[in-house]
Amino acid sequence: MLLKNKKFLISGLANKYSIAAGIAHAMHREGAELAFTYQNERLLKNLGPIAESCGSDILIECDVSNDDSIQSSFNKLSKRWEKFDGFIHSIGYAPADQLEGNFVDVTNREGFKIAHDISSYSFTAMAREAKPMLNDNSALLTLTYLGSTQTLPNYNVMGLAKASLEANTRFLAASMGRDNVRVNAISAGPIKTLAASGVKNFRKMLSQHSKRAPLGRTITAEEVGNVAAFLCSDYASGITGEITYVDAGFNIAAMPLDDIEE
Ligand code: NAD
Ligand code: 0WE
Repeated sequence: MLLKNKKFLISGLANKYSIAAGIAHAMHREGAELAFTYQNERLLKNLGPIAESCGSDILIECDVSNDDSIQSSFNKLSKRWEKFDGFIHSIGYAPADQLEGNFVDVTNREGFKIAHDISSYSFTAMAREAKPMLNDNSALLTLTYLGSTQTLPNYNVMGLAKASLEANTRFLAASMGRDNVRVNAISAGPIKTLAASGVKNFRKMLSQHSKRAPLGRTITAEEVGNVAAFLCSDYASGITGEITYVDAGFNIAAMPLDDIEE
């Protein structure tokens, strides 16, 4: 039981396919008490049963595009938990028109602003609101993607936003380290979630991933959840500001082995 006697807030659980759902199940299994935030009422019907299966009845609305919403959500949390041990930031968004087509042609100021606001700034904003309520040895965790450091078709301005999110992880780690708060990110391989479902040729991306990755397959939200549980546990007490890849090794392989073997 990695997380016994610890309390974590989980954001970004939209449905059972969400990476946040894999994280919630793993953290619950490891003994953590959980609370959840959701973007809007529409998502509550999906979240309700999953939260219940994780033994949680703390469900709080939080739209990270709105400062008042972030503030009031942590205020509501404080009525249930005086102190807690960290949160999972599993939120990313860019307008759909930014994620299809040639980067230089489709990227506009509004799309850039929204992508960075929702996908990166929100991590800083949540950390600031959480700070007065965090126990010693707390851990914050966010979800990033390889598009932060390498290009691929269509990921476009989200790649820039993830680069910002990773720098954010390092600056938060430096900023909160003396308060004994660790801040890390998991860079996950592609998973077919709601956020991926609208993406053109996503199935092709999954098969490309399996071809190139050393493990010869894609990864699951449960595998991300297991690493999340570790990074939030005291076993990871020496790790902060780090990007941990959970991608079946894809990022270390420049070419698939099979292509040159025969
Ligand atoms: P998902 O659609 O299940 O989760 C995305 C979440 O972001 C949703 O719960 C949505 O409600 C939330 N969100 C968006 N705008 C918000 C706002 N204004 N306020 C509050 N919440 C908001 O998809 P997912 O794939 O589980 O994504 C979770 C995280 O994982 C994202 O940061 C994503 O970039 C990252 N990620 C995903 C993959 C993948 O292939 N699916 C790979 C690497 C990283
Ligand atoms: O970070 C992500 C998802 C990002 C995302 C997806 C959407 C689709 C629906 C952000 N905003 C939106 N906005 C929408 O309107 N991933 C890592 C998954 C993902 O998304 C891609 C990918 C991969 C991988 C988009 C294009 C190319 C590859």
